[in-house]
Amino acid sequence: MFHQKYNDLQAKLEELATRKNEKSDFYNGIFDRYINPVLTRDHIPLFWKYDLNPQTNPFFIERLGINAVMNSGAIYLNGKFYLVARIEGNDRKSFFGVAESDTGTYGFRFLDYPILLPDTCPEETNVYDMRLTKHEDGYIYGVFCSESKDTANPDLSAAVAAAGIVRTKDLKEWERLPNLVTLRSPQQRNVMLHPEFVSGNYAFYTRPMDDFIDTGSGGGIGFGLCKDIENAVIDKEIITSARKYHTITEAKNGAGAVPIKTDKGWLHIAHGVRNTAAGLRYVLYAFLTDLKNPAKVIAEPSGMLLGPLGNERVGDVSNVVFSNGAIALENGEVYLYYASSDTRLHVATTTIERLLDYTINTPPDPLRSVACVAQRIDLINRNLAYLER
Ligand code: M1P
Repeated sequence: MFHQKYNDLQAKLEELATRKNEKSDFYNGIFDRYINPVLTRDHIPLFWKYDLNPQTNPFFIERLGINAVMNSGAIYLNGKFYLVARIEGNDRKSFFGVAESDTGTYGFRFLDYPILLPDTCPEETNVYDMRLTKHEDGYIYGVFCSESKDTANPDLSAAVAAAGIVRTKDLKEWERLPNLVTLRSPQQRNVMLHPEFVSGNYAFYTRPMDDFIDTGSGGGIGFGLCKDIENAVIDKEIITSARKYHTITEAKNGAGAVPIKTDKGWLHIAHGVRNTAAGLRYVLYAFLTDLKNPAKVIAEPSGMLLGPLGNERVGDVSNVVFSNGAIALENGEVYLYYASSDTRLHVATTTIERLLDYTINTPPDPLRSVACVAQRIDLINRNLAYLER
């Protein structure tokens, strides 16, 4: 029984890892969705979960189960697509695992071991959502959320979020640097390192927050500079993409994939959150920042780029799509990795050209229904005139 079950599960895993992925029939002209997720908890190697020795595990029981595989940093290295996924154990703690693929849309397999981060932060309880930045200084940086108990608050769930920083050259050996310090923001999540120096400094996109969940007075996606990455301190944060009343970013927003450099500006795919009677709803949106001043938004199309659809809407935290990684190849193809409902990871593919067209030529949100209708009537008028030619 033991060996039969193992062989069956291993065959299933192999089938999953080699199963080709097709584009779905979803159409909006901006990106393609795919039928299958690229990573799920079923992609986790059996030897991460089971004790494979019949002597010590006679019932072939799962000893250390995995609950979800989701929000992943992404990077293209030596001709392969790499994801550093957030993996959540049945014990609720998240950690990181590296998965590689030759195609970017299927065939992702985890390396034999998850990442064991250097244990330099004794108060840290949980880690998640690593953004991978290939920096011009030659390192690959991983910036992630480092979460600790708020010992000053008697509430058992009170927590503090900070930005942890690691760096590597090969995704195997990881050096941990001190957490980012933002002097004017008590908490930080969704922090990301910009790939280039800005005026000779390291530049971070931040997300100033007053509290662990609520951003409070935090006005949106922040931006700050620091001289020394080995002791990163940001004194001043300015707001890039701001939260706005009655938009997809009203409750909060946060940086997503590391921005893609294009000839028109830095292309960002971030997340926006609004509140509903059913809880928070997370969607992805795009904006462009100035090449010379990557904090300055130069285009921000109205509304969402990608929202949870169909089965994506349901999971551990329903009604969520979240991205912390995209890969842009030299030929202009873009692979956008996004998780749905904090449960599994998908890919959407597009091109830099299409994303730029979308970002630059989609009108901004006029912020009021009456203005939105006027915007739509303008489109209808132009279309009817065109059709009647
Ligand atoms: O549960 C949805 C997301 O919530 C957090 O994002 P934010 O800080 O913007 O609220 C993150 O914890 C993220 O991991 C999670 O997917």
